[in-house]
Amino acid sequence: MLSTNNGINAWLRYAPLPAKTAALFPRYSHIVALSESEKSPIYTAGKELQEGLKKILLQDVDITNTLAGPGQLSATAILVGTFEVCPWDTTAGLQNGPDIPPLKEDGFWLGTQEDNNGTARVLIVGQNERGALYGAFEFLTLLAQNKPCPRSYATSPSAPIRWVNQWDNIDGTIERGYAGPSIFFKDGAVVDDLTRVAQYARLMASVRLNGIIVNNVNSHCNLLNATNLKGLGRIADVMRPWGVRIGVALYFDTPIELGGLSTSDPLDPDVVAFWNGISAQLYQQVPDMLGYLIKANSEGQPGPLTYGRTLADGANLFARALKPHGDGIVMYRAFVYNHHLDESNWKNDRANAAVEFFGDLDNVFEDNVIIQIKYGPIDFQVREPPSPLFAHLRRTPVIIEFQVCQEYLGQQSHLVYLPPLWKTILDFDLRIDGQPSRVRDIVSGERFHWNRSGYAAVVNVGNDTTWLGSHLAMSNLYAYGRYCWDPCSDAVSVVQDWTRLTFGSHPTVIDTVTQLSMESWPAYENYSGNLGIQTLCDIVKTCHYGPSPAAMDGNGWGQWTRADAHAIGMDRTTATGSGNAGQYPPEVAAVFENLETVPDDLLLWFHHVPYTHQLKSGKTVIQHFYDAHYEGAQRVQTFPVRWEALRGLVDEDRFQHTLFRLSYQASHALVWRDSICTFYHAKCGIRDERNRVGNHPWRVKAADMELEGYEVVPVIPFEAAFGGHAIVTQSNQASGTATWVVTFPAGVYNIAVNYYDHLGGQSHYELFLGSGPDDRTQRLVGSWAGDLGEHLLHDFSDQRDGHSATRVTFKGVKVEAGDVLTIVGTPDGSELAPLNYVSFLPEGIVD
Ligand code: GCW
Repeated sequence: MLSTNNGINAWLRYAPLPAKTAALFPRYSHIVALSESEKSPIYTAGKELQEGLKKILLQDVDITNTLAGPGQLSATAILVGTFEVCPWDTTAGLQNGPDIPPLKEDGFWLGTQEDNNGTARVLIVGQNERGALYGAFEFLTLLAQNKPCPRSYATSPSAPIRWVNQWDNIDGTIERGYAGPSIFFKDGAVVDDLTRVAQYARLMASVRLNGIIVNNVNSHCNLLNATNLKGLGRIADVMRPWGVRIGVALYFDTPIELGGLSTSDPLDPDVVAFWNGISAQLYQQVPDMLGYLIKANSEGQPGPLTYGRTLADGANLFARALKPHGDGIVMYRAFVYNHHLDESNWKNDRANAAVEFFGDLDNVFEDNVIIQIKYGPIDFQVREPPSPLFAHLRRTPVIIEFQVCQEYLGQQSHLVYLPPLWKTILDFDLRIDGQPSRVRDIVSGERFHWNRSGYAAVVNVGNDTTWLGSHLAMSNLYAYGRYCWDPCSDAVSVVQDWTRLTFGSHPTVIDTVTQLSMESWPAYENYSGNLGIQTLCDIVKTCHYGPSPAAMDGNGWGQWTRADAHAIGMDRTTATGSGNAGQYPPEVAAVFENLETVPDDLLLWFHHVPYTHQLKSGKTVIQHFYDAHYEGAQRVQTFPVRWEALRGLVDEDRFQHTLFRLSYQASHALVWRDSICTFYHAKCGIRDERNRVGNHPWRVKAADMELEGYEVVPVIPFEAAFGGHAIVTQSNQASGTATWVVTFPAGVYNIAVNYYDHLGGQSHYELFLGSGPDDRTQRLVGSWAGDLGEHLLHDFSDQRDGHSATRVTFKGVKVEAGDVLTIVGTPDGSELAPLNYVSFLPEGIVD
């Protein structure tokens, strides 16, 4: 039996209310869930209500799925169904039908009817079956938070499309997945046991997400082999009772690679027939399929352009194949760009690509094509303006693509609560035709009167019991559902609700989790990439994690910073740059074009300016970089300390799991801070006004210690090491020893050791203090292993670099005069017990 606190139930733990509180609720007589089909979300709602009442109120309540006779509905029943099937007549015991306002698809009404004794019957009425299930979840999640059930509450979604994308490969790996292997696929096929898939559908339904693309946009032709077609049918069957429909991502060259054709040309009759055939077979297995997600002519994927056809020819091929079978749509991704761009040409700009490729295609798509657009013009960066393509499509509806998995945002090893970032996009007013045009109103369909548009987010849950690898990261999945439903949601109250459901109602818990969450994205932006320069991570090694600012430039990927010794930033102005600012409607373009009006946080996105350029804040660009990195890193040092206050208020497993990650984040934020500050300091030579950069009085470099069995090696990139060098053992067969006579005054210190924990082995380390290396009196201060990957569920790199750099800290260590520090490192595999430096930190000093 799984522990209830291992994360598997996430925010649906239904922890029991205190007995005194529970006693204030009625004793519910029975649940009437008005569907007899086990496949129906209404049937599911009945079961869910039963389970919730049992766990939250410790009440055993029976379910009936029909209302046979008059008077069946007692005063304390819970009724769930659609408006059509609810018996709005007094014979069943119901009073007259309540006044339910018009509901949109998937909406619901939740209310109570009181009898003369004040006993309340609960009514949950969905616009459709899915809406009824959502209403049941609303009732239960209010109950679990001890919030009153409303007397009459109606709600409808902002948009019909509220979907999840999984980037699961059929071999069971997940591209950009940070929580273990796929719950859908293994070894080329759909897994046999779909228990986790059903649990995922339950979580999705509870936040009103209604669709999922189950496989990677970098798809594989074997997704569509005969066994997998059946497997997809099984997945759909398991998710359907939760109101979740499935779709698939297609590989464009499947006609050649699976079908044995000589071409995948979208206008070739055999290719057309092939996709028509596949569609028919898919619909046989998945009669309510959502449709197809297409990544084509992007990052090496084949597509219509490969065959001399237009993007619209490609999209329309699939659109027509879907049409005979239902309401299936093609989600055609706008993420098409040339990744071999020449940086020496200042007119080249990847941010222009979406409008260049799709801006003129508005009138040529079939009516079941929807363009799926990443929120920003580049790629899920820590700060981007909205994609300008949102301002160019009027007839063709759009889906906005977010990322719940934190590819460029710390990969769930850093706490980054995303709604404040999403709000910068959703609330942005593009002023199309001089009219209010907030992105959220475009996406909802309101601005251009679309009836199908909305949201997708790359989620990438894995089979770890925490789903995303980190308990705290799950607030982003919860919040994603809440924002799709209501993009005007308040980021604070959303995380407070999530916290109450996930960890309980203790005010200290709620306040702490809320504050850390709300501070997390600004902190991450501060220590990763400021003023719109993007997340300055390593994009060349493709892991997109740790700092490596130089990696942004000098390649064809187009995520350039154009930093040189004097200036930094992309000139995207129309006057002198790539013209990207001019892709926005005139009022917005004018703001971005002009140095006086561009907001500081997008300055370097749109302008190439000297490091000495003065911001609106009065600081120079470079001083802002230094200050922000120190401020951001300092801020997250407080996270593990503040989390400590929850010891005993949160169960031990989740407490420790989170403490470990927040401590890791605090240490990696210092790696970020030092890398970025060192790099730009070296580049421009402008010193930090506050003299912090390059000035680390409490540190001693491993390379400066006395070494035996260890040797000094350069670290690449240089800024990922204090002093540019590390030490590694001379072979992977024997331990090495580094010793140093402590020169700091005697006292109590936190001793921090910075080392590299990378793929290829698990080194072991021991740290001693004493009067000499051979002295038997040497005290073991602590030992540790290079096993971060096991805790964080992923390794970031096989090198000593900004991904693998990390630290371990021993607190409150007594150091005596004349003490000698000794570190013994034992290598393993290709990891040669690498060490960078040791800090002796007096209480209160962070460095
Ligand atoms: O950001 C990039 C990712 C790729 C991803 C691609 C995309 C699935 O690094 O891993 O491929 O975006 O969105 O297609």
